[in-house]
Amino acid sequence: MSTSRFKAVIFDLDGVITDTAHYHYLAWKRMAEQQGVYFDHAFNEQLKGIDRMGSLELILAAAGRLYTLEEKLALADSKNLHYQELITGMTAADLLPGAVAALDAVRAAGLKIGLASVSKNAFTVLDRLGIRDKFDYVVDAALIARGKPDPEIFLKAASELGVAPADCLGVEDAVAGVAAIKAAGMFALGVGLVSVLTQADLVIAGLDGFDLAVLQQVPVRLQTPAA
Ligand code: B16
Ligand code: MG
Repeated sequence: MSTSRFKAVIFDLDGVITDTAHYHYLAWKRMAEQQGVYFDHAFNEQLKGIDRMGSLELILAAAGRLYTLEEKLALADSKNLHYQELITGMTAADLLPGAVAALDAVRAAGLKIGLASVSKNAFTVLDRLGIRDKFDYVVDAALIARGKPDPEIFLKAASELGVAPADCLGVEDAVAGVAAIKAAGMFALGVGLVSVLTQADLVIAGLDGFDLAVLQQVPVRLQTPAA
């Protein structure tokens, strides 16, 4: 029986388990530059964890002209096709350091494991990485109405895992994702830079620094209730 403070861990995918965040960056950069929009890593940071159409809107807002819905859908499709080309060759070698060890440690501790990615390519990526069976529940992004920072996707994962949000640990690399975890009333473990993930309860550089024993001890930050 588990005596853990947490009953479930809900992971983000892109940027946490594998570096597809870089492929999203490359695909958005090409599309943005074709539209005359300057695109760099700082711009990309705002897009992390934001769904496809939301990301597109942020880029086109900097384009200096209005786009029809048809144009937007075509641009989103072309970005996605490019992204899918970029991930074609992914294998287990693309797992970030510590990812499998973290999943196995959570399993060994008797906790449930969920995946909360807003990417509609998440199942493909999990299959390429060969880790789909390590999750008790993977949210289908197509069923989610509101993307991060809305808590919907994390609440859906918790509910399907049968665990109360307060007993969940969420793991995210994106500012919007950390905000979603906190709005869901969960403990937020940020993966990345402390200076960027300022809302997280704790930040580690990568999953190779994931340590459940340490996480049991970290106090939860006081939260401003979601509006
Ligand atoms: P797709 P996550 C998110 O995945 C990415 O961070 C974000 O950059 C991307 O736009 C979004 O998925 C949608 O992805 O275009 O493949 O549906 O971080 O929630 O795992
Ligand atoms: Mg991410």
